[in-house]
Amino acid sequence: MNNKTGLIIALDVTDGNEAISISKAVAEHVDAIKIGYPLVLGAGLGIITRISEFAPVIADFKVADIPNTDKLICEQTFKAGAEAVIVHGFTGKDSLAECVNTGKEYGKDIFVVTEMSHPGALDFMQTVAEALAMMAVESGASGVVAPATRPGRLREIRNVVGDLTIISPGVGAQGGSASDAIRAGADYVIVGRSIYGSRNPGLEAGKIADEIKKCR
Ligand code: OMP
Repeated sequence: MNNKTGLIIALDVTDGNEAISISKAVAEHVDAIKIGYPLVLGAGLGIITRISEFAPVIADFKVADIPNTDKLICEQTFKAGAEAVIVHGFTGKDSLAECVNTGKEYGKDIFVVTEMSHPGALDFMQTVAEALAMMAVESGASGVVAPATRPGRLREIRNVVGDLTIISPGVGAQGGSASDAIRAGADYVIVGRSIYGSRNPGLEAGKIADEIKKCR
């Protein structure tokens, strides 16, 4: 993933053809296209290969199982053409190590969720977010996911992970701002509904990419 625009679209539509047409429209403004269960359950795993024509695909499967199952999930995802997989860290060191090792086998990236962006993250995740971030560093993962909705927390997670890549969701529909997230230490912001739900996704992606450019 080359950091040209600092923008990742979260393509949470469920129709394959719609996903392709949005991918075409936003391709020049994004560094990656993140897809997850909504699109893969709607359109099948082969959608990863089709979308890879436009930009590297990050598979947001929030993998969270025993090591062997995690490995099988990551393998199938990389074989389908994904460049990265998002995984949870709360399952522990052994599960995360299996994901990271599988990533290394395929020459692909693993991103580890720390504190999530929604309000419910305060119920459990916030208290362990730094520990999850530290475990991500120690595991050899490529990066972490940290919340654009809480720039202060994003900055604290940046302090823990050093120069590891941070990808940051919560911009737009969840109330976060792209420039605040970048200034707080995000390398990339992840934006979904504000782009794919707009009348002109290409234009909207271009606007956010410009905002990021101005504050870097
Ligand atoms: P919008 O809220 O529509 O911009 O989408 C945000 C995207 O980021 C969705 O695909 C979420 O599943 C994802 N996400 C979060 O919103 N918060 C998190 O803490 C983590 C993720 C993620 O792992 O990507």
